[in-house]
Parts: sequence; structure tokens; C-alpha cells
Amino acid sequence: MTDPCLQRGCFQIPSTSAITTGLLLALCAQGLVAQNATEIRFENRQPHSGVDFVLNNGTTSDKPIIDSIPGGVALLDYDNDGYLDIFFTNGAQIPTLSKESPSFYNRLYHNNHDGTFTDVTDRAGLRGAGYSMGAAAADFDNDGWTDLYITGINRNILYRNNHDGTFTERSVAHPASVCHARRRSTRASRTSSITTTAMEPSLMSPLLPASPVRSARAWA
Ligand SMILES: [Ca+2]
Ligand SMILES: [Ca+2]
Repeated sequence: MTDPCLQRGCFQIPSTSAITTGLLLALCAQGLVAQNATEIRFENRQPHSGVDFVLNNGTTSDKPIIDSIPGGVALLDYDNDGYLDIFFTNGAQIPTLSKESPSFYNRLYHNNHDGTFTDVTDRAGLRGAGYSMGAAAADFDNDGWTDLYITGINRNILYRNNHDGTFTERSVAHPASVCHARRRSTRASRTSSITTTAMEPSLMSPLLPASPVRSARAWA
């Protein structure tokens, strides 16, 4: 039998006790969510992970400004096993800006699928060169394998993924060359930008091996 109230199109107003009960349930649900959120915990797994990378910026007693630049990290699945691997950039000796010891090598760690990683830098051919800063991971040639591009004070390097756990250096761009190219392009188009100004050779050249510290002092 149809409710006469519904037939008349009326509405039934909830009682005060029903509203109170609803509010209490909502507060309890909110409390449970907050309680679950506080249960999230982080644990330092580094000691047992095999990731033993230590950044060496090669800083000197006069603290050149370039020592604050390195430390790029890229997470990539370079071997297509479905697990992210880790790549770190590293600094170099100052003022030579060369990786004169293993402590300056860039590092690639392979994900072992069990919470641990293995340093595969040497096998991959990714020790690097120069004073490295940043890293970008992308498949530049669209072959399904992620490649690496490393930027640095005196060396930019593109590494192509060989599909077998190794990389091949495809090109090396000298920042000064990039600066000259940008300056020519800027003059031709009669435009300017902060990026172009910041990369002017007059500013970058002191950072090169001849006198990198002098430039750092000028900028400090
Ligand atoms: Ca992987
Ligand atoms: Ca590729």
C-alpha cells in the first residue's frame, strides 16, 4: 500500500536524534581516516639497500659557487624489467673540472626487485665526464628504451641505451658552443631572454677549466 504522505508529495523531517546519530557516524569515519593517515610510517632502508652513493662536489676552501650545483637524480627503468632504477650525477675536481677519482663518478643502480640495488655504473659505461649537474631520462629515438642526457658545467652528454644494460655516448656539447649558438640566434631574432643572458660566454668562460674559481668569486 502506498504511503499517504508520499501520495501527497510531502517530506518527512528527520528527528533530532537521527541528525545527531548521523553526525556522530560522520565524525567517527573522519576519525578513522585520520587514524589511518597517522599510521603511515617511513623507514630508513638505505643501509641495506646497496645504494651507497655519496655526492662529491669537489669543493675547495674558498667555496666556489659551482659546488652547490651538482646532485641531479633520475629514476628510470633502463632495462625495461618494470622496476625503476636510480641514476645520480656527481661533481668533479676543482678547478680541473674532471672526474679524477671514482668518488666523482656518476652512478647507476639497478633495482633487484627485492628492495636492494646493485651498482652497475661500470658495466653501463656511465661514469661520466666533467662536472655533472643534472640528468634527464627519456626515449629520444623512440626505440622503446630509455636514454639519458646529462648536463654539466663543462660537458653535456647524451647516452643512447643499447638495450643490453650498456649505454653509448652519442654526442658531447660544450656549454660555450651552446652559448655562442644562442647568442647568434638571439641577435638574429632581435629578442632576448634571461636564459640567454645567463649563458653568455663572457659569464660561462671563467667557469671552464682555465679559471673556474675566478668566475665563482665574481658571481658570489
Ligand atoms: Ca629496471
Ligand atoms: Ca631509446
